[in-house]
Amino acid sequence: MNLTKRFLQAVFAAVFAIGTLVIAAAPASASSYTIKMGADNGMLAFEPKDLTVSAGDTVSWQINKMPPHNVVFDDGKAPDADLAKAMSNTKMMFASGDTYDVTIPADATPGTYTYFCSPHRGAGMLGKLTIQ
Ligand SMILES: [Cu+2]
Repeated sequence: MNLTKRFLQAVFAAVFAIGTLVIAAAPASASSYTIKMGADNGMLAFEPKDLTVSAGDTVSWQINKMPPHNVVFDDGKAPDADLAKAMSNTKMMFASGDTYDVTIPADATPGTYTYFCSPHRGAGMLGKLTIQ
């Protein structure tokens, strides 16, 4: 193998390696989601009640109908109990349009996190947030 050929092979290898790094380092675009608290039809429900998100995404729970509401994750059954606690907002929210925002941390343990609204849990105000 002559030196020129060896040099070209090294250049190609370097370009390929750098390209791979750039692709790996590119941040995935984050999405924002809104979950209505109190469905449009007046039911005591989260809407949507099932949502799948990724790390970096923001979920905004918004007072829509029939307040007060809150967001309490079941830490006992969560893939990560600490994250479930951190994502909870046990304080009651009253005002129409008020939001409670959570940004899914980069190191979030994937899985399904179930939650409820404490005053309306018995009425079936339950939700599921799946982190993929
Ligand atoms: Cu509620």
